[in-house]
Amino acid sequence: MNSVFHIIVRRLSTQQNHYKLVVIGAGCGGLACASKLAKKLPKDSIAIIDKNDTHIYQPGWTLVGAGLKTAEELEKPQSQFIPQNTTWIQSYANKIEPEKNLVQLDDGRKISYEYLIVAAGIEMNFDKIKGAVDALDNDPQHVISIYTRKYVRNVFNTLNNFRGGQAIFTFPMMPIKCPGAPQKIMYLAEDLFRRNNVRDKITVMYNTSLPVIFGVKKYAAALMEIVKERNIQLNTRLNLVEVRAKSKEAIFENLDQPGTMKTFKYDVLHIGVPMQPFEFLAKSPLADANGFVDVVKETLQHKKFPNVFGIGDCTNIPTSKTAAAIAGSNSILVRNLSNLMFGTNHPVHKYDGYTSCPLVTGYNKCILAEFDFDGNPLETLPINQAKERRLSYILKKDVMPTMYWKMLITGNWNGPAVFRKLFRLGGAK
Ligand code: UQ1
Repeated sequence: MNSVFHIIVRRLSTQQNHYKLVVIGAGCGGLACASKLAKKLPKDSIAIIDKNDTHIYQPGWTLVGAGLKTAEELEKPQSQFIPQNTTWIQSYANKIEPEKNLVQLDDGRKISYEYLIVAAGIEMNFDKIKGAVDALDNDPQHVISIYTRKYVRNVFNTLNNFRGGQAIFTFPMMPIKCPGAPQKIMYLAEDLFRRNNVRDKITVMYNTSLPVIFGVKKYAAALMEIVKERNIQLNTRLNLVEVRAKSKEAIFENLDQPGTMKTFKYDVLHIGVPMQPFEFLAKSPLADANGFVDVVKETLQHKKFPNVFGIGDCTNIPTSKTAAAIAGSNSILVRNLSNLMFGTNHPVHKYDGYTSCPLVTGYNKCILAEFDFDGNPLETLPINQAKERRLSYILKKDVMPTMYWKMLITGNWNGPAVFRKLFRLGGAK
C-alpha cells in the first residue's frame, strides 16, 4: 500500500519543472551520486531522468553467458533504488541546453536546473557491423553476445551445446564499456569446452582491434601466459565489420592496412559490440569532439559549464568504463559539487582514475586487475592480483553484486581505496 502511495505521489510530483539538481540517468553513476546528494538536500530538490523500469547489474552478464547466474537474478525494479525525497521522471532526455540550464524530455517538456549531473551511459550499436543484428536474431546457435539483455539469455545454451569447430571472440574499436568482458567470456567458454570434453575439437580465437590483449602491462603479461597455455589464438588489430550468417563468415578489417579485409570461418562467433555516445549528448554543447561529456578527469566538473558534472560511461574520463570506476569517482564528484552548491570548502579530492576489471579466467579463477589513469596497478589486496585466484573469483561472483546493490547505488561505497591504505599500513608494500 505504502509503495503504491509513493508511486502515485512521485508520478504526480513530476509536474514540477525546476529542480536544484537534475541527474540524467539512473544507472550506476546517476544513482550513486543522487543517493548521496539526496541525504544533503531538501525534499523535491532532485530530479532523476531515466525511462527504464528495470535496473540491471550489467557486470553479471559474463557470468550469465557461462551459466553461472540467470539473467533474471541481475534485474530489479528501478523503483526500489530511486532515492527517497527525489523525483523520478520516467522519460528520456533528448536535448541539453547548458547555456539556459535546460534539459528537454522526449515528450517535449523542459526541465530547468541549477546543477546537472550527466550519467547517461553509452549506447551500443550492432549496426556498425553489417549483418550482425540479423545473425544474432536469426542464427542464435552460432552468433552470440553477452552485451545486451536480449542476447545474453542465449549465450550459455549455444556455448554449452557446441561440439566442434572454430569459436571466434571479437573485441571492437574503443571505447567500449567493460573492455575485459569480450575476453572473460572467451576464457569461460574455453573452460566450458574442456569440462564438456570437446576442447580438442575446437579452435578458440580472440580477434581484437587493439594492438595488445589488455591495456595494462602487468595483467597483459599474465593473460598472455594463459592464452599460450590454453592454446588460444590471438589476432591483434582486426576489427569485425561484417557477419555473413549464411556462409558463417566473419569479415575483419586489418587496422594496420586500412581497407584490407580478412575473412574467417566461424562455427561460434561472440560479438563485442561497437559503442558510441548517445546522440543527444554528442550533439550538445557538453560534448567533446568525440561526443563524450567533456569533464576535467580529476574533478569530474565540466570544462566549460561549471554547474555541470559528468560521471561514468558517457564522459571522456580516460579510464576503463566500469562500475568500479563509478565506485572510485562518485564521492569525488559529490564532494566537488557540494563545495559549489553549499559554498563549503572541503579539500578537493582528485580522482586517480581507479578502475577495476575482474578478469574471470575460468569457472573458479580470476585475475583482479585494478589500475589508475596511467595504467599503474592500484591493487586492494596485499597479494599479487595478477595471479589467478579463487578468492578473486568469489569476490567477483558473490561479493561484488551485493556491494553494488546494497552499497554502491545507495551512495555508501567510495571504492576500495580505504582498504588499500589499511593493508599497506599493515606492512605490505
Ligand atoms: C567495486 O567496487 C565494484 O563496484 C561494486 C565493482 O563492480 C561490480 C568491481 O568490479 C570492483 C572490482 C570493485 C572494487 C572492489 C573491491 C573490493 C576490489
